[in-house]
Amino acid sequence: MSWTDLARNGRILVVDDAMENIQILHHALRDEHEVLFAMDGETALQIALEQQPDLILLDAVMPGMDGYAVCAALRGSPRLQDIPIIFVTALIQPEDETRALEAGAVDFISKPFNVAVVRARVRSQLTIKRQADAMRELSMTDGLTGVANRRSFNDTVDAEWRRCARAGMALSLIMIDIDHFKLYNDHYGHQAGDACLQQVSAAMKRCATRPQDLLARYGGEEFILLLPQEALDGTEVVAARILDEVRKLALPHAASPTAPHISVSMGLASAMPPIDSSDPSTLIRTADANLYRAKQTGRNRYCI
Ligand code: GH3
Ligand code: MG
Ligand code: MG
Ligand code: MG
Repeated sequence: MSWTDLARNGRILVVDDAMENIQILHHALRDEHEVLFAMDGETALQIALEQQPDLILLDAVMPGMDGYAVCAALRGSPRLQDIPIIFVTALIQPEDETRALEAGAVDFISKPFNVAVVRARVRSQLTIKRQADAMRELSMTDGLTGVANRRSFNDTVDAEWRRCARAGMALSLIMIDIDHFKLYNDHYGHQAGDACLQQVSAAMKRCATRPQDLLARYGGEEFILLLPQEALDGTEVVAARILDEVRKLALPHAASPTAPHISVSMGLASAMPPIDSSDPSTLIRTADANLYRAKQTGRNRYCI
């Protein structure tokens, strides 16, 4: 994506208690962006949650919740804290600007403003936001398979553990390891091994389709599937589906002493509510021990 593409087509929320100001900003931005608006702080927060804008232009002085309070609320919300905020205000004192930046704004524009300057500053903040988003996405993704990486898994498992504990719901996971993969590499070459990892991870991804399910590459040819709000019986269903999907890939493995095609072994673990008596690492250790048994008892299977 080019620099200009990154700066265009943002969804921008304009927050101002004066309709006239909203109209001026709408007029300035509507050719390049989708413009939403709110005339008070509470409405702004609600629209931000529902519409997830890329950028917020925020008036400082408003009746009720003022711009600084809106800014603090946005910064305190996990789902909204990364949205850049530009203050657009009649306040002109250096203290006002300092206070806005300290509250978490990325820029401060005093009224009366020049429309071209506003447009340019909006573009520049959108570009920074999108580069930061792309960077975050990259830092959470495994480069070969496109599934989540181990760092992303670690963040998610902790958050899901707390969420499931609060909600009194089960949390399960499946540790998955490709069988005799060293022999596969030795026989077919490392590039074929890479392609195999891609196909197997794509097949496994098809087996867990709920939005909260997370498949991650845990190590070389080891994956982990996190299943929040899933008890052991449902987890077994998913594991059986994985065995089936991988078998259907029918990737020949002539060097394997256990099967003529690529297969996986799995270890399952599930925590039932209340789950605060143990922790995610206990769950992972249990899954690992069960994976070991699956390997010991013949591979191409799962153990509980
Ligand atoms: P087991 O059935 O007991 O799991 O045997 P295995 O050969 O699969 O296990 P082992 O841990 O001995 O070997 C894992 C192999 O995975 C060795 C390593 O070269 C290979 N591997 C790890 N990461 C990659 C990768 O990114 N690409 C390729 N092609 N191979 C990888
Ligand atoms: Mg105002
Ligand atoms: Mg293996
Ligand atoms: Mg392994």
